[in-house]
Amino acid sequence: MMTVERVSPALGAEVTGLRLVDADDDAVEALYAALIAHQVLFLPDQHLAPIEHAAFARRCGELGARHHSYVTHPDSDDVVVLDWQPGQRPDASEWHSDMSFTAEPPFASILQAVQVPPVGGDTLWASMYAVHDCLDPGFRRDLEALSATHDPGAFRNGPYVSGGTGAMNEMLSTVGSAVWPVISHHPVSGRPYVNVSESNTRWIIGLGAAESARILTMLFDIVNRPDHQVRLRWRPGMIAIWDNRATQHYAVSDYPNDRRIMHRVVVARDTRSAV
Ligand SMILES: O=C(O)CCC(=O)C(=O)O
Repeated sequence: MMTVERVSPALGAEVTGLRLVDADDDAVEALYAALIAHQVLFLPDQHLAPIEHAAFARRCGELGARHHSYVTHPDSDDVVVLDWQPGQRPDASEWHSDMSFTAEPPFASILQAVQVPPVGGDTLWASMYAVHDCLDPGFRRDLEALSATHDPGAFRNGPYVSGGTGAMNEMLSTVGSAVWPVISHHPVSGRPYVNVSESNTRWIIGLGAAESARILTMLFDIVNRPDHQVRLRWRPGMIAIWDNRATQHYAVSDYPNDRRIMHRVVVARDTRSAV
């Protein structure tokens, strides 16, 4: 029988007693409800083949365009392979929500550990509801009037190093940027959350550089508080599913001598939600 157990007060639950390959429709609906309630779910011992991984993701919603800068698995074009060799620094070692610089950021991601370091390589998630709820009510009201720009952030480094300013500008103009309210609302729960990230939020529209930077830095510091976070120690075959809309995540880069391989499928659209 499927059980869902919270693992931190802010967000996160472990789901046991369910093999995703065998999940019936009721189990998928129950998982969706748990995801909306807990924001990120951890499912040990799944060991999904790439085809099974993509098939399960399709039951969660609509898959969409792949990320502009990752390779996919030979068995399934929907499965991105994140393969960090010893000595490489993963690009996800910054707080971010996936692709917030696009017009339609994805609903969810389903990440499976394939090879992990003996120790290290954990991932943290932060609840952006919790970040919102801890703000002073007056400050919160001020933020409600503001919007901010999101762009690809450090993804510009790769094209710049390989092709200079021209390649960087081409990537930036192809991928684009987006503007979101600093306080956004989750389309299913309706709850307000803080929608700025250290990786991708560049500017609060209408403010000068100093004021924008001060406000953003203050919010980034709050995301950094452990009170708003949950941390996962991976095992091979473990899956994490997160709701990308009111969470951020951070892949810890503390395994310089080890290789870490993850498979990820992104669910672009939440077909159960009206929005
Ligand atoms: O490798 C991880 O733990 C997280 C990767 C990540 O940030 C992502 O899939 O967006």
